[in-house]
Amino acid sequence: MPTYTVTRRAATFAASVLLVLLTTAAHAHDFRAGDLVIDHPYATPSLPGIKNGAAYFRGIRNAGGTSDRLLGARTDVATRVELHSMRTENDVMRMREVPAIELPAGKSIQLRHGQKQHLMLVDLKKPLVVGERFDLTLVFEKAGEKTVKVWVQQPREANNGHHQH
Ligand SMILES: [Cu+2]
Repeated sequence: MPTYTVTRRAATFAASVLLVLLTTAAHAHDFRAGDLVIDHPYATPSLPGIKNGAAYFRGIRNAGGTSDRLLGARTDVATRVELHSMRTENDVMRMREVPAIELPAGKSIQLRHGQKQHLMLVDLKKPLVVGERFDLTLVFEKAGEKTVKVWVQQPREANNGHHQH
């Protein structure tokens, strides 16, 4: 059995590295599925009396040489998940379901709240509360299925009024 002499300085260094790792982990998380990097899945807390929620990502990066598509998702917290795209019609923001979200080769797409696309959590089975996490299984055309952890958090500039339909 080798013996280790741990100096006080080394122990302090190790503790500070661990602290940095923990601090970083507390602010962001990401997942890989093949060539895809799924950066920081999150959801905004649900509003009282509103049965739908939405899930977002800081982004999804396709590091590969071929395009892929997000075809759908499922989760235990909602009856179903729809892919939504927003557009303005006669000054009114509307969202419609789309069959897929394109993930072009070598590109990152942003899927933050307030941006064009999001995942709609239809008919929530329980309220989404800040600090909670839930599993969301993403279905990609080429990368296959990947289950990610979605963090429920209050965005800096809350903008989920559009989910009142
Ligand atoms: Cu929506």
